[in-house]
Amino acid sequence: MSVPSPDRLLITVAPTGAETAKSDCPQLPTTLEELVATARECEAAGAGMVHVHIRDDEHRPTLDLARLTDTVQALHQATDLVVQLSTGGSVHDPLDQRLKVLDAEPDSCSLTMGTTNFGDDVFSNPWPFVCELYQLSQARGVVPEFELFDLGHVAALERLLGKFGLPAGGRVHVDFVMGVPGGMPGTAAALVAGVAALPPEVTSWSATGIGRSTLPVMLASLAQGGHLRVGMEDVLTMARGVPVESNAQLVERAVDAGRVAQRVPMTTAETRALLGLDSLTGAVA
Ligand code: KMH
Ligand code: ZN
Repeated sequence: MSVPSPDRLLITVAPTGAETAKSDCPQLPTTLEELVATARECEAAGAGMVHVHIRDDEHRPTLDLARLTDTVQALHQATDLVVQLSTGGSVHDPLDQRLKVLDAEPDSCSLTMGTTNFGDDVFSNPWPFVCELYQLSQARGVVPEFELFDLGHVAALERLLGKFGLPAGGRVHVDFVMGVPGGMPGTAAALVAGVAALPPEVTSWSATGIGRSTLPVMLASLAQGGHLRVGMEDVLTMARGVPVESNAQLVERAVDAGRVAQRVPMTTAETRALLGLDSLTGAVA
């Protein structure tokens, strides 16, 4: 399939994350059954990709490989969504476990381009780890989504591509994660600066704003022809004091905003073409 036209809109849903407690937000999908049901609803609403963090039986974040593998398989069985596993995990996950996420054989993996302060914590992504994870993704045929929390991460991406070449699939998709306390602010001005700094190898980009920066970032992304990530990983309210009821509600809002900007949600087949997944013939090593 050819690369989707610019009027197409990729909506990635990030339904769970690692930061919110189930006890604080019972509607957060934390079990496999809840995650699969959520993914189906979001696909029907217009999502093309799901960014996945999983939980254990106590609803705590985990990188348990058997659970990750079961999750990828269950999502592939129940949906046509591109399945992206988080390699960021939670701020407490060790680097070696984060590398092993690729053993679960997702279509895509997140790959954060540098260490960032993350609220009161530190989200650790030292350069040697970034290089190792990237080379592993190339060897396994897993398409990375480069997560950019700061302008410095854009420069690090240019350095990475210069050193190791293009990702599996040959296309370069990045996601600006904005408004994290410690990262770049979730503003139109910051997004304009980030997009202007992207290296020429980048073929598509999306953006998400955490918390109250969700709407400004969504509108700024659409204004620049970018794609969107939404979901309860990033925001838990629709408006001040109005809780999100479901991830599908956030996808529906993104579809509505896209419609105003004369953008049509991408199908899952178009999403695969955008990311170069349709050109992958299998793992190299
Ligand atoms: N949970 C954050 C510490 C990713 O998924 O790759 C990291 C994160 C990024 O969510
Ligand atoms: Zn994540």
